[in-house]
Amino acid sequence: MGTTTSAFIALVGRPNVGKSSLLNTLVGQKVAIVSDKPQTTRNRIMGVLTRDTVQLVFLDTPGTHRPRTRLGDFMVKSIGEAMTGVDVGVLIVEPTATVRDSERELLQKFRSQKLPVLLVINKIDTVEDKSNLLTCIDVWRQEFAFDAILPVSALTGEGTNELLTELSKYVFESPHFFPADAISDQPEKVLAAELLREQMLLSLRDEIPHGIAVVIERMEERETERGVILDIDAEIFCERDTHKGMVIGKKGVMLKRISTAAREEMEKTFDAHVNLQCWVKVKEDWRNRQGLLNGFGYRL
Ligand SMILES: Nc1nc2c(ncn2[C@@H]2O[C@H](COP(=O)(O)OP(=O)(O)O)[C@@H](O)[C@H]2O)c(=O)[nH]1
Ligand SMILES: [Mg+2]
Repeated sequence: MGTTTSAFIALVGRPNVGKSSLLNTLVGQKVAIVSDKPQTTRNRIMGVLTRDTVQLVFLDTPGTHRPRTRLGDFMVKSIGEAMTGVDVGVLIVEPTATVRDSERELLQKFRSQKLPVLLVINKIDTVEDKSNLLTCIDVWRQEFAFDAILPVSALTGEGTNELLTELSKYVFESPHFFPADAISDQPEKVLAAELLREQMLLSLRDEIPHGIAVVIERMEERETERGVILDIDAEIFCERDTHKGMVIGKKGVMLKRISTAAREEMEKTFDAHVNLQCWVKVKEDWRNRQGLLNGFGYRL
């Protein structure tokens, strides 16, 4: 085999700008869950794209925010962790001409490590008047000496090939850290838990999904006449009895809807029939209880 190269790339930005969507589009599969609610992503997730001798490893991160719980502290710390030790920094923003302090802080952090920094302006499919995009590019160019500015749409894929080409300029000669067919560093159990949590973000209102954690208790393959079935047992933890009631819904309708949608997503992701069983439990104030946070996988 010829010489191999790789680069570690941190994707950072404010909540909801489309970091996780972009990660999924770049690696060509869903490895990170997406919703229109802030703080959907809770930990650093690696997505991997290998093309011949080049391996790009993307680090998706939670959005920058002021933490109000220990879970929030963990999330913000995991942004910092992802930003150190990478080869390239990518700040993702929406196509608006406003620069926020949280974004300036991220840029300073990249600069202090002397990393190349790219600006990705996402969601350009929402921009009708392209002169607005030019204004936006101008504002950002004056703000920081980016190594490149790339307008993209994670939704339509527009501009993402150009982004990959640009990123390929920053690779180093090194062995590959993941097998060529790997798409993520997440164990399957974690991905399954995330796919279930995603459906709760999409179906439940307001604060409830932010207080939910999912743990996969069991995930086992079983040979049947119909082919392989994946048995998945999931525990859903919420913060209050009233929340548990809302997750389950009248006559269990909500939980049925959530688990059916999650099962369909799991079947796509794992390419197998899935038998998903869910149990809903209450752990009061788990977002501030370190032992529970560790148990739910939120630890550095
Ligand atoms: N129109 C449009 N919406 C997008 C695009 N990328 C992401 N979104 C939406 O923006 C919301 C936040 O996306 P997500 O990837 O979870 O953002 P994150 O919090 O930065 O990881 C979701 O509703 C996405 O569907 C895009 O390129 N175009
Ligand atoms: Mg995200």
